Amino acid sequence: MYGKGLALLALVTAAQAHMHLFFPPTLKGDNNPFTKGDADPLLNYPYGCCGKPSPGPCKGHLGLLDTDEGKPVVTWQAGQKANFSLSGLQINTPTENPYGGNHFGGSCQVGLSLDKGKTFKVVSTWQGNCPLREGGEDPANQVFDFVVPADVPAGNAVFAWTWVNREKEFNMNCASVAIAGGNGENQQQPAASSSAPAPSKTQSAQHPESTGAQYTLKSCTCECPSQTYTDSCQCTCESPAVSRRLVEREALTLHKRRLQHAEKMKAPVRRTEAVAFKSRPDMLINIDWKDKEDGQCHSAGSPYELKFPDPGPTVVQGDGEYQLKEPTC
Ligand SMILES: *[C@@H]1O[C@H](CO)[C@@H](O)[C@H](O)[C@H]1NC(C)=O
Ligand SMILES: [Cu+2]
Repeated sequence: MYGKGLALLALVTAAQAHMHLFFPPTLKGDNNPFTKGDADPLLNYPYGCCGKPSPGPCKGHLGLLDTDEGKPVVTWQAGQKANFSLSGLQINTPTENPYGGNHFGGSCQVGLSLDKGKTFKVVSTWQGNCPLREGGEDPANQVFDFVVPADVPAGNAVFAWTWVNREKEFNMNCASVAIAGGNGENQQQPAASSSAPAPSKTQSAQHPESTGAQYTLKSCTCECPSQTYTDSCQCTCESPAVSRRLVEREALTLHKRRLQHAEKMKAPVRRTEAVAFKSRPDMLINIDWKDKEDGQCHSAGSPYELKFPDPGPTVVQGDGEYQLKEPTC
């Protein structure tokens, strides 16, 4: 659409310009343990930038889903608190992915596809300040929390992250994930007597490990109580030289740490979601693909940050640094 000189200029500006999904590791990402051969050198480029044709959703890597390269990189429990992170750091492999930049924000969405990328339902929307303006390019400082909807059925899914910045650049990266537990597909929840979330009760009822946890420590086998660390652990030791009492205390410390970590990672499992997963809006994907017109929305761009017209039930409001504006579609 633009001349050679301008395209070259775009390439030069792009060379310090973008962010990509770092965790969970993307399909064909350099930090994905299942990537074979070279990583995709264009993961942190916006769609249609730099004279490169837009590859379709998920940077064109949905075909990897049923291959070894598309194995799930993380397992999330339905209803758990989870996170994703963004990086502008150089991707190791080829030379094309330069050091990125966070563009001082933008708007993001994350969502899940249960049909291998045909449709994506919104999980959370950030209206502005995504990536975090002051978060730099290091993924350690670009971590975003969200809650996996409690009613996502168990199974494999595609996690997607999208970004539209004030330069009207769109990027989308995807990761193969596994969803465990959850309320199951379309399961009718019994009408709750109160609308308050029912936290740990539901949780423990759903978990099979309610018989307690086992640890092997200093050749002792220890049994610790389930879901609590207020009772002691009981160990049987092979060697009479080991102090059983000491090992039992050690096991309890270990157990306590494990339970506290598990607690931290899990938001209360909600009995019902305000909006059923299937009724959530689709992610806004056809927007600002520089090289495509068909069916494309266009963001307003600077000085506005994108306001997603249909953000779904979980919205994180930005910091108000820029006004939000809906795209024209
Ligand atoms: C993000 O989630 C992963 C597991 O999914 C966890 O290992 C990591 O500690 C979490 N990071 C933060 C900053 O909470
Ligand atoms: Cu850019």
